[in-house]
Amino acid sequence: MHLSAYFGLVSFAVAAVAAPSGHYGYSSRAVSNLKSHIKNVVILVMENRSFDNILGGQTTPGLDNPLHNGPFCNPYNLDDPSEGEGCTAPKSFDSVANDPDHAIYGNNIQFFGEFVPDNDAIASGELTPSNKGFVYEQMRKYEDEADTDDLVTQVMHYYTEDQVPVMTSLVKNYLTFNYWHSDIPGNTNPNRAALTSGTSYGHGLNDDDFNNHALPMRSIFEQLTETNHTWVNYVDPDGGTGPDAGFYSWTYDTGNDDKIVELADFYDDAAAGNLAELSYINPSCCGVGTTSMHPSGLISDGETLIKSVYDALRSGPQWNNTLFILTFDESGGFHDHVPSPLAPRPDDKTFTLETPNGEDYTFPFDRLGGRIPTLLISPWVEKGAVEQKGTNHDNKTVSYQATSILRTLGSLWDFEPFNPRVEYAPSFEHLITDTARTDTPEALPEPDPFKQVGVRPRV
Ligand SMILES: *[C@@H]1O[C@H](CO)[C@@H](O)[C@H](O)[C@@H]1NC(C)=O
Ligand SMILES: *[C@@H]1O[C@H](CO)[C@@H](O)[C@H](O)[C@H]1NC(C)=O
Ligand SMILES: *[C@@H]1O[C@H](CO)[C@@H](O)[C@H](O)[C@H]1NC(C)=O
Ligand SMILES: *[C@@H]1O[C@H](CO)[C@@H](O)[C@H](O)[C@H]1NC(C)=O
Repeated sequence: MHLSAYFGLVSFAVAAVAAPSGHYGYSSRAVSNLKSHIKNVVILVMENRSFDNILGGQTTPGLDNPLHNGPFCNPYNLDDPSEGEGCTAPKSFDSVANDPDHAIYGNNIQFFGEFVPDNDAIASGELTPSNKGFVYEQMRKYEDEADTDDLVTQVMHYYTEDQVPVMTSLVKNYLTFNYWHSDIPGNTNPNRAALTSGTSYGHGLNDDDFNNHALPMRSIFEQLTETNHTWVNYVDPDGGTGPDAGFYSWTYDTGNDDKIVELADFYDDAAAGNLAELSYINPSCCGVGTTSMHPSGLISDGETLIKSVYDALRSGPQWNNTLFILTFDESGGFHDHVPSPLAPRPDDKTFTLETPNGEDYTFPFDRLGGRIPTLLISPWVEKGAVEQKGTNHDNKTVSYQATSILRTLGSLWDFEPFNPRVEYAPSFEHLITDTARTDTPEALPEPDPFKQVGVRPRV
């Protein structure tokens, strides 16, 4: 039996508060509403930015960001706060020249103030993240390469509405999740695997297994093919991320790698009404000239990609049944003031790596990564909505997370959660409204290339 039938009536009172449509997660009404209106899902996963970094300057009421609730400050030196501090403030660089640390140990020091925090104390709730180590870690890594003000700006400052007009228009016109976390406090490919399969299968770094199609677990791509649903993984040929469908041995062993195609095809397919049920887009990464927003790639070049994808969907014949999910892989070492919650382990795997102080750290995959921007873009979501936390199958109020996508796609395309992490995630089918909007913008504004700010040279 599908979970929706089981939890239908009982969760109404709990979730109705958060749900603008009056629907609620897992209810049969919300699921059938989702199924009747959404035929095409488009997922674009950008790179390495936190919620506070990208959406910190958005004025839409209700967003939990530095503009509304800050400033938030981090000491230069975790051991001696008297040395000074750097705080959240408006305006960051178009190109962030010094890529912040976001290895698992980098996240450890940013969140917990130490490279090797006590896992048992974290699991028991005794040790909670303070999110005070972002400036310290940026200075530790780059103090010889840039001055302190620039390093603080890089990790603590946020983009103003004017700097990111594309994101601003999306926030004002569609739905933004206030509390959405990446699955793993670590690098890209583990997070991209978790987004598409619910686990990184013990991988904590971008190791060769991803490029060698060596991941053995079930992915959304395998799931859809086996149940006669269609998908295509579009890839920017400039490379640098994914293709995420290519991580899995199943994709190549079964000859489904022909569904990995160049991004240019997306625009043709969108115009012709030929988009598959799931379109999954990999942007290019990571330097100047790439489109994922990964440092030192320009924010404005990332906005150009987002606008191109949106404009193609909006003007295409499938728009009326499309749900475009815009999200990020991870928070990339950029400051965010919201601590990352605990979450169930997806499997029994652990990952061990050596930290900069010489000690090993073993990560049990029992907590989420940093808070990241995620938006639902569709004629079937409320204008300018801000979604708070979700209600999961266990009636718990929890933050949304990367695996909330798999949880919701399970409602749409009838599959059970792949593992306990996916099962735990709150789904969001209740955010799909009953009636389609007719006031959605036909095109997004032109991005603002403020490149001269980004390349401020080292003096
Ligand atoms: C974010 O940034 C670094 C590269 O600077 C990676 O190690 C992370 O995994 C992630 N992105 C990519 C593309 O790997
Ligand atoms: C998928 O399609 C094939 C061929 O038409 C059919 O045999 C199979 O039962 C279908 N599977 C599902 C899960 O619908
Ligand atoms: C989409 O819906 C709008 C509003 O109902 C309608 O005007 C438009 O013709 C529809 N577009 C397509 C391609 O069906
Ligand atoms: C969810 O909450 C309702 C009442 O609020 C309860 O009847 C139901 O058993 C709960 N479900 C779970 C899985 O705890």
